[in-house]
Amino acid sequence: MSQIIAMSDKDDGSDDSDVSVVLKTRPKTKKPPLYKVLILNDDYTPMEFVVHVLEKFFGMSHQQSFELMLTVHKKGMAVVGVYSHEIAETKVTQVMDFARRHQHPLQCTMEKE
Ligand code: TYC
Repeated sequence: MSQIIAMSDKDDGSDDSDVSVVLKTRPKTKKPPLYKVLILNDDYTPMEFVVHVLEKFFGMSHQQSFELMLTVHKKGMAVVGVYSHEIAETKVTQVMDFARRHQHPLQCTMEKE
């Protein structure tokens, strides 16, 4: 798809009220889609482990991590960040691998924003 852009035909800063306007087309650049990374609640993963995961992989402070962990614990899930597809996928893989290595059932998924 192309976009029509109205452009003034002069660049002297004066207004366009009395002059012609040229129309130009340019290819519409598509922004890459963003993905939400979600953490899900479960009954077994220790709270401290989730706090550690949020600090380690999402660069949150201890307080931020603790608050978000509690939100997930109470509401069932929360968005922990929004990233490009590749970064979101990496985060999900890192969290899932780390949780499995520690034998916790913690779930982390991504969805298109
Ligand atoms: N519900 C867990 C517990 O009571 C804690 C928990 C919080 C687990 C957040 C997962 O994403 C989670 N130990």
